[in-house]
Amino acid sequence: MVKLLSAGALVFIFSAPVLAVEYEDHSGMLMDHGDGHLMDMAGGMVMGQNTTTLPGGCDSIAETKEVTVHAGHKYAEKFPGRMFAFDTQEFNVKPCTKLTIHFINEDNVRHQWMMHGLPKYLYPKGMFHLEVSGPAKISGTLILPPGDKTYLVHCDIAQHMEKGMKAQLKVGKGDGDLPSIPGLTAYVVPDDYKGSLQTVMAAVSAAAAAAPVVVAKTAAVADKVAPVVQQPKEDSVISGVTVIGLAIGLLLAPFLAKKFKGMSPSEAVATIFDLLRTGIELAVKLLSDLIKRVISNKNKILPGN
Ligand SMILES: [Cu+2]
Repeated sequence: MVKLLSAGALVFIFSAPVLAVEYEDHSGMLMDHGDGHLMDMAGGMVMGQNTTTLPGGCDSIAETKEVTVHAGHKYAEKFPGRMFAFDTQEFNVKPCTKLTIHFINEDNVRHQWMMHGLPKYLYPKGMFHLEVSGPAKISGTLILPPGDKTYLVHCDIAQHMEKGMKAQLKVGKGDGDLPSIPGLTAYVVPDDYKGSLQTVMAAVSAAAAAAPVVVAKTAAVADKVAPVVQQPKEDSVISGVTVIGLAIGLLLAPFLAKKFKGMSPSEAVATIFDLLRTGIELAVKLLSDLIKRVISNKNKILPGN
């Protein structure tokens, strides 16, 4: 019993620090490499840090502000089709604000809070950038320029922005909105589900109903079918076959129309089956001829022993 109790106490003592800190805090671990570039051995990074130099046009620091940003998969759950997100999609600050971002990455992958479009004389490549493999926290500070401008904030890890980790930071009133920000602005490239098989089939039956005007309709149908051809491969195979079938059908339509003229529906069906049977018989005959020829060739080549 005493053993059990002491084991329990040990577990409690060792789990206490784990319970207290859910993520690794990189503040104080960073080494200053100059030019606002700070790094640590655990993969935390700050670039474009500026705590002292005023951007041109700022007489003084207008305001000192601290913002905590969370990043992770769970913040994308409310945005259909998105995979990653920040917990905030728009930041608003006054011109000449000294802004400290506390970036908390809650995923077990690497994320960034990367800002673009800053003056290049002050921020290398016009960027301010926090980056860390999570779960972890990292903090950095910059001083924003004057003027109304909207800045892009995103995670630049491949596909993370496209999957939703995108936001905007407006200094002053900003100068417009950026596209494809989850929950805020429309997608630049919206998903298109219009070119379905049903659309194609509707176009086909419409064309079949107006068979005599074949040539004009073929062009119209081709237009309708074209977007479907650009669909992913599996779909394009179907639509490719559909297009070929449609073309053959439209070419044959006048012939068949002539052949079936004056026939009752049952006679027409009988004729179709007759044609099919003739076709199949011909195919079987060709195939058997081919097989026979291959076998006889083999017999000639192989020595008869
Ligand atoms: Cu990311």
